[in-house]
Amino acid sequence: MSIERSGLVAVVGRPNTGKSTLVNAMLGEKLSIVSPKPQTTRHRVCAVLQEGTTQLVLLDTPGFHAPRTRLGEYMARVVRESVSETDAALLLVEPRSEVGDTELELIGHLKKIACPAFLVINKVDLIPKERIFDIINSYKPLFEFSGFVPVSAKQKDGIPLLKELLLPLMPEGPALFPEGVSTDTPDKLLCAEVVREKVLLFMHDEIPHGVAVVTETLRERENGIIDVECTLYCEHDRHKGMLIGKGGAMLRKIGESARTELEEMYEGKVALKLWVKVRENWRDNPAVLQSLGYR
Ligand SMILES: Nc1nc2c(ncn2[C@@H]2O[C@H](COP(=O)(O)OP(=O)(O)OP(=O)(O)O)[C@@H](O)[C@H]2O)c(=O)[nH]1
Ligand SMILES: [Mg+2]
Repeated sequence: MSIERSGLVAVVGRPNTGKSTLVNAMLGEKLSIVSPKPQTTRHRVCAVLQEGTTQLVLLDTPGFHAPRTRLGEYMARVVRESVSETDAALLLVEPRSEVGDTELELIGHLKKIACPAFLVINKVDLIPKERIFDIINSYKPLFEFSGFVPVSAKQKDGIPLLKELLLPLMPEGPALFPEGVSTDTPDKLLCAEVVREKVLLFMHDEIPHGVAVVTETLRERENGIIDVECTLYCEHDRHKGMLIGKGGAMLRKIGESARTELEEMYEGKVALKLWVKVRENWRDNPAVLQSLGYR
C-alpha cells in the first residue's frame, strides 16, 4: 500500500515515565532499551510504523532533567531538537496529579512550537480509574492539549486509541523511510544499547550512569554466526572491578543476558565479547563524548 501521509511524533517526559516502553509498544517490537532506572535513553531513537497509508515516525527521547554533566546537556538538547521538528508531540507523565517543574518546562517548549500535543498519562495500571480525572484536571489549565490519553504502555492498554488520534494529524506526503525500515539507529548502536540495558539491570548506584558502551565489531561469519564485540567504558578503576566482578562473574552475567537478547534480535547465533576500559570523567569530556557517539 503506498503512503499518502507521513510525519514525526516526539515522545517527551521526565526520566522513567515509560517513553521507551510506549514507543516499543506502539511499534510492536523492542527497539529502545527500557530499565527501572532513570536516564536510560541517551539518544533519539526513531521507530517507524506503518498504519494503513500513513507512516508514523515516533521519536523516543531521553528523559528531560536539569543537566549536571555535558552528557546531560547533550540529552536535553536531543529533547529540544526532537520537539522542534515534529508534527505532533506526546507529553508522557506519571499517573500523579502534581505537576512538576519538568512538566512545566516541557509544556513551555510545547507552547513555542505550536504543534498538536497530547497529554499521555502512563502507568494507569497502578492507580484506581477515578484518579485519572484529577490528573487531567490539574493539567487542563496549563495548556491546550489536543487530548488526554490514559495508557498502560507496559500492558499495551490504550495503544490503538493513541495511534488513531495521531494518524489524521500527519501531513500529506510521501514516506519518510523506505518500506520495511523500522529505525535509523545503526546496528552497532542497537547492539551497544542492548549491552547497556543489561548494565542498567544488574549494576547499581552511580555505576550504570557512568557507563558507555561502544560496539567495535559487528560481522557475520560465513556459517551465519554473528560476532559482536563491545567495549564498556566506565569512570573509575573501582567501577571496572565491579563491572567485571569476582572471577569475571558480573561481566559474564551481563554478557549472557545481552547475548540471549541479541540472538532473538538477529534470529541467529551470536558470539559476544565484552571488554571494560576506564575513561575518567568521560561524561564531561567533549572529545570523549564525541568518540562515544554523543555528538
Ligand atoms: N506499572 C507500569 N510500569 C511501566 C509502564 N510503562 C513503563 N513502566 C516501567 O517504567 C520503567 C521505566 O520505563 P522506560 O520505558 O525505560 O522509561 P523512559 O521514560 O524511557 O525512561 P528514560 O529513558 O530514563 O527517560 C520501567 O521499569 C518500565 O517497566 C506502565 O504502563 N505501567
Ligand atoms: Mg527511555
